[in-house]
Amino acid sequence: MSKRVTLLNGPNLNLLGLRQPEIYGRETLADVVAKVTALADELGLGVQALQSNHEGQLVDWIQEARGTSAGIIINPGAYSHTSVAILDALNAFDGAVLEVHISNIHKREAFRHHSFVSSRAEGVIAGFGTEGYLLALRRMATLLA
Ligand code: CA2
Repeated sequence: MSKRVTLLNGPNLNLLGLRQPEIYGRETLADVVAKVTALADELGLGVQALQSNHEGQLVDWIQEARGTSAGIIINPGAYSHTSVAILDALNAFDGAVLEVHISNIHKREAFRHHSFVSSRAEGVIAGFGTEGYLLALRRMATLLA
């Protein structure tokens, strides 16, 4: 049976491709999920893709991934910079965690420079556009091999 990876996207990422293309690009979240799912097939992985604007929902999904997913790829959106609850949930997850940011958070406002999630993540990708999700999936395949 293929190993499952949970792909989590946080608040406002449902607007991907619809607003602010100069920062986040022109691909929609559905485009990204389709590409990640196709690559996962090639890599012999299964993907469960979820997006929520609500912190508690993201915490619930991270808890549910315990025992069902081998890894989590997460773009926590703005919760990266505020959420100890998401960090705590990830700390209770036994598998691999990779953090993705579409934009280079270090080139933006100072309040985006720190992510609570980064202290738990095996790796962080920022500023590679939506391609970052595919790079993270390739790295996840290596980590889970
Ligand atoms: O660069 C990233 O991926 C971020 O996680 C995106 C978050 C931002 O708060 C983080 O600092 C960096 C914002 C996601 C908003 O996504 C939108 C997409 C299209 C249009 C409007 C918002």
